[in-house]
Amino acid sequence: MLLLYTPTSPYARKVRVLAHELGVPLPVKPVDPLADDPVLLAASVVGRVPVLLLDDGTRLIDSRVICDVIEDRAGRGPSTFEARAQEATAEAVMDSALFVVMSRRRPEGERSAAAMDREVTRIRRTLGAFDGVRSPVDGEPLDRVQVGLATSLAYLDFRLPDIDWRRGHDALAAWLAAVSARPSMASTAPPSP
Ligand SMILES: N[C@@H](CCC(=O)N[C@@H](CS)C(=O)NCC(=O)O)C(=O)O
Repeated sequence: MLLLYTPTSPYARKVRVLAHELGVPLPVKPVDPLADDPVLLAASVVGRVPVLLLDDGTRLIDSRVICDVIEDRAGRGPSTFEARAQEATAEAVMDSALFVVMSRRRPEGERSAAAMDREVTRIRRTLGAFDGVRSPVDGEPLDRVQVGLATSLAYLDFRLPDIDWRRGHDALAAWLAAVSARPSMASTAPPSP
């Protein structure tokens, strides 16, 4: 297996953290999606990371699909529908954050403040759903919901520190501090912005 990724992509980090947690070896190769990297486009018409290349030539896009493969390689049964919905909820934070990050990179006249505000509101509202998230248990791997949430929150810290997501979410802030110390998170941290 080989994962095409960027060190700053939260979706790729989610996959890498899960592989680390479940003890699945996952070699990686950096590509540049924003420069239409030919290696990436040869593997995926969509041209987004992550992409997983399997040894039999199969190419798989989308972090949730790739997480399915990693769970399977780890000999785990599929996550429940409820867990998958919670994972999607955590990923919505990532989607909204990425929208704001990419909007901010546009020239001023090409951004919509209203659209960005709407996504920040979605982030704040969604985080409320995780105030009682399960704490990591010693000796047990993180599950997909925990991995999705941790990588989403870490992405907010990385790219949108000004939105101050910790305000009103003390328990979640303490949760992230504990999870961030795990080798899976420490070894996949993005380079300084
Ligand atoms: N739903 C996809 C989202 C992947 C995604 O949006 N990746 C971003 C990087 S964080 C990307 O490659 N963007 C390049 C582009 O949009 O051109 C997944 O879960 O894998």
